[in-house]
Amino acid sequence: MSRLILALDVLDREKALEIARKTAEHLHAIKIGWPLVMNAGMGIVSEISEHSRVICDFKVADIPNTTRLIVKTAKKYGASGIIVHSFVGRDSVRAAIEEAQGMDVFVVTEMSHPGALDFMQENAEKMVKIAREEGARGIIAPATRPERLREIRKIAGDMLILSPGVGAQGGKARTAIEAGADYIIVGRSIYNASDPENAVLRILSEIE
Ligand code: OMP
Repeated sequence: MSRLILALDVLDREKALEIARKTAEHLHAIKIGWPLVMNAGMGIVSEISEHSRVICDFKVADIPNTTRLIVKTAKKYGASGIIVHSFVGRDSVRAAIEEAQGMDVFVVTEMSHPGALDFMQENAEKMVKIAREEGARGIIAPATRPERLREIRKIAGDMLILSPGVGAQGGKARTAIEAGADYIIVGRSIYNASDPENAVLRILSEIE
């Protein structure tokens, strides 16, 4: 079982498909967000779903009704999971989970970048609690702050923790797993490598 999720934040459809084809067998999932969808269209979600589970990273932050419409559309294109924000409140998280029905919902808590200290960190525990109480499949928590990851793990119950920030943002794969992440999310260190498949194998050997 792979514990690695590739953040496929490339802008070119062909490049995205090529990297997906070469790496999918070693991955748990491929995460696709705005950079790729805005350039390649939503069809890319269906195309990459043929090679891998696809998590749509749309960081949905809206009222419940709009949230439902976005979740429903991601599902229509074959996504296996979707990422939503929780700072907008419990009702929006609940709407995402109700609409997802069979698709996994992952809730953002404290983000991995320095700006997360401005607002998110002080509310992270509350966000984890909302995600758990509403029945989210998992949460997103920072590999850049293993000590925070450890705290979040303690209150996450049986939710999965997906942890970005490994590589380009300075976090370490092994440290994140040891701090309680179930999966690590890696983008640039893989898709910018001259040999992305080799980069994937290197990261996997670090965490096995
Ligand atoms: P790299 O920094 O290139 O490895 O990419 C990290 C990926 O994880 C990007 O797609 C980010 O948008 C995403 N991400 C974070 O970096 N930090 C977070 O706190 C949350 C996410 C996310 O939700 O995936």
